[in-house]
Amino acid sequence: MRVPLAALLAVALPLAAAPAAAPAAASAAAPAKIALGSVIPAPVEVHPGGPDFRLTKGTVIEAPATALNVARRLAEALRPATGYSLPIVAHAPRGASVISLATGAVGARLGSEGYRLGVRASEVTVRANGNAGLFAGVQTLRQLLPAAIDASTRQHARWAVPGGDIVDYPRFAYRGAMLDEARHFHPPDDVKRYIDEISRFKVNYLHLHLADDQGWRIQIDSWPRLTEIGGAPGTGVDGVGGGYLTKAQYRDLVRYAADRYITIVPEIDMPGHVNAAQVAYPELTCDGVAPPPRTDTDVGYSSLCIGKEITYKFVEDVIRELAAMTPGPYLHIGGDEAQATTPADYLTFEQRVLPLVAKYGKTAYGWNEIAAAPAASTAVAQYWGLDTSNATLAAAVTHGTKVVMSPANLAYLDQKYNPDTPIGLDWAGFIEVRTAYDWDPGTLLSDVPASAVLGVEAPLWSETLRKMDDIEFLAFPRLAAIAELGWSRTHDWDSFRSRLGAYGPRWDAQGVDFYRSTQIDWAS
Ligand code: NGO
Repeated sequence: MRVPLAALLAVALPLAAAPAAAPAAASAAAPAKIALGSVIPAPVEVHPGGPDFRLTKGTVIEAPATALNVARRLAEALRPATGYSLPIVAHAPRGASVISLATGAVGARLGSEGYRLGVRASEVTVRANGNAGLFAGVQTLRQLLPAAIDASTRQHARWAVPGGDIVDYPRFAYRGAMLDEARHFHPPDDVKRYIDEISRFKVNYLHLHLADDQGWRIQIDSWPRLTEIGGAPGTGVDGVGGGYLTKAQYRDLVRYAADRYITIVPEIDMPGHVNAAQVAYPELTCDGVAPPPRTDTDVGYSSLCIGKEITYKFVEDVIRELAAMTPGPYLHIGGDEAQATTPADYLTFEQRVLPLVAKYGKTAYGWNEIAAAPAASTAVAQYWGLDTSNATLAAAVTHGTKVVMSPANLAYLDQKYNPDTPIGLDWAGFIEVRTAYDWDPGTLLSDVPASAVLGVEAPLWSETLRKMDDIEFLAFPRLAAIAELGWSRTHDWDSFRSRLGAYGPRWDAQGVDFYRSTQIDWAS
C-alpha cells in the first residue's frame, strides 16, 4: 500500500512536536520495540503508524539500474545477520515483500541528500532526488531493524521495521570526520572500517591528515623520498609504526568512500608541521641542512623556507599530484601552528599558495589561521579554537571565507572523556558525550553568522592511537553527537541520550569498542 504524498504532507509534524511514542514494555522474550524516530541523527519529520514491515527470506530489493550501488550496500548490510538472499531486482513480482529504492523528483527541500522513507506491511520505500539521498535513507532503515542486524553472522530475530513515514534532509552540507594518518599510520583496511562506521551517521566528508612533522603518508611521484624516508618504519609517534598510502591505495580509498557517499579531503600541512619533508629533502630548509627526524609530539618548531623558490616548486608539485588523484572539491593545506614562520612570511606564503589550489581546480581549505591572508576569501577555514569569537575569522567571512566548525574543546575526538580515559590528549579539556553534543555549530562563534558555516567536522588526531580499537574508543559515541549536530535541526539532549543508549547494542553487534559513558543508560 502506498500512501499518497499529499496525505503524508498534510499530517507532517516537526519531530519535536510529534507525540512521543509510548515506551514499549521490555519482556524476556522480545527486545523492546524500536520507535520509528529512534534514529541518529534525528530525522526532520517522523510519523509513526500502521503495521510493521517484516523482512523475510522472500524479501527482494527493488532498484533501478542507476541505484544499483545503493541496493548493493543495503543487501551487504542485511545479508550476514539474516542469512537471506535478498536479491536485487529491477521490478519486484506482484505481491512480493519488497524494499524499494527509487529516485525521482521528491521535492527541492530534500536536496541531494534528503529522502522519504515509508514503511507499510509488505513494502518499505525509500525515495530521494538522487543516490546520496537513497543511501541516507538506507542508513535510517538499518537503524530501524533490531540491533542484531549488525552482527556479522546469522542471527535469529524477528526482523521487523516499525510502520510509518520519515521525511529527512540535512541542516549542513558539510558533515565531516578527520583521521590523522601522520602521527600513526592506519592501514587502508582500518580507514575503510572507519568509513563504514561514520557513514552510518550520514557523515559525508572524510578529511585525511596525510603529513606532519613525524611522517609523510602519501606517495608523491615527483618527490619520492617523501615516502621512502618519511613513510619508513619507525616514523610514527614514539617510533611506533610507519607506512604510507600508495597512489593506488589512495584512489581505492577515494572510490570506497564515494560508494558510501563520502568525499575524501586530503591534507598536506604547511608551512609548519613539515619536519618529515625536510628530513627527506634538506633543500626545503633555509640552511639546506637536514633536521633530525622527530617522533615526539611537540608542535610549532618546523617551517618551510618562505624565501626560497624551491619551496614553491615543492608545494606546487604536491598540490598538482594531490589534486589529480582527488575528485572531491577540497584540498586542505593546513596552515595551523606556524610558530616557526614569522607572521609576515606566513602571509607571503599563504598569498602565493592559496591561489595554487585554485589553479589545480580545487577549493582551498585550511585551519582557521589561514583567514589572516586576503587570498583566503575564496577558501574554507576550519575553526579549531577554544573561544566563542574570532575577529580574524569574522573579518575574513565578510570577504567570503566559509567556515567548518571543529572547536577543539567540543569537537576533537582525540581529547580524553575524563581524567581516567586511558588514551587521548587533554590540552583542550575533557570532552564527555554531553559536552560534545551541547553546542550549536551555527551560533558558537558570536561574530560569524550561521550563513557562513558550511558545517561541522570531528577531528581525530592520532598521537596516542595505535590501533583500530583506539580509533573506535575515542570516536564513539562522540562522533554520533557531532554527526547529529551536522544533520539535525532539532537539538535535544534527552532525546539524543535515549537514542544513543538504544544504539549501544548496535556497536556491540558490530564489535565496536565504544566508550560506555555513565551519562548514558545503555541498553543491553
Ligand atoms: C592541534 C594541532 C595538531 C595536534 C592536535 C592534537 C591542530 C589544528 N593542530 O590541532 O597538530 O595533533 O591539536 O589535539
